[in-house]
Amino acid sequence: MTPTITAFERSPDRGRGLARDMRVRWALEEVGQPYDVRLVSFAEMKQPAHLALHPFGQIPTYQEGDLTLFESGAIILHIAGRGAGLLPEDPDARARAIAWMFAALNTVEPPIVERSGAIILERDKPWHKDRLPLLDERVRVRLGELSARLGDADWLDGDFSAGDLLMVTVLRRLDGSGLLEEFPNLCAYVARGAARPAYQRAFEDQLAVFTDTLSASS
Ligand code: GTB
Repeated sequence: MTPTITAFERSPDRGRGLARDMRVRWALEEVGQPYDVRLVSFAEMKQPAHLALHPFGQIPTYQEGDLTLFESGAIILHIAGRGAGLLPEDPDARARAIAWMFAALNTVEPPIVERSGAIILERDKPWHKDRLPLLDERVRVRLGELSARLGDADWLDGDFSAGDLLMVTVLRRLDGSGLLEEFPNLCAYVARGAARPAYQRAFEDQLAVFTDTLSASS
């Protein structure tokens, strides 16, 4: 059965692939699973019909027959468990790849999201200019640790996995911050992920949502 995911009707990032449907699209492309997309507005996300799918009124969601999932990490774990190419067969290597999925979402993403949120929501506060360097430093510490672990390897643990997929999408949220550029091996890592054909297909598809909306409104 073809799964249906949800994505922003009008993504605030103007199709730069930073919203979390991008990681789900990428995972589906990696395993070669065709999918449908249902676009939702901010208002629709808070209506009962969407809240029945996602208790927090967000995207992405994933529906496949009787199964409904929310949380991008859980969705990608499900996709990776069904198709080949995102999790190793060897049980120990699989467990380590899943640990990297959790690391991306629980250890690396939070300080990055905190920083992005501060820039969007707190820019006009008198204390913003004092707080931002502290938030930058928290991100920098995590990037330094990640950079040291990655070293000159292509991927975090052996072959490309769902752990790398999530980590690359998390690091992409630093685009334009200048922070990633302090760690050349992480820049190369993100570029390596973004060069994958499955990433490119997913990126083009989510960008098309934005460009189609633009041409429809002009
Ligand atoms: N933990 C959840 C998951 O991983 O699935 C978080 C889901 C989430 O934050 N969804 C966001 C959402 O629906 C979209 S991705 N927000 C609407 C709301 O909460 O009302 C976050 C996001 C949004 C926009 C950009 N951007 O424009 O750059 C980047 C990331």
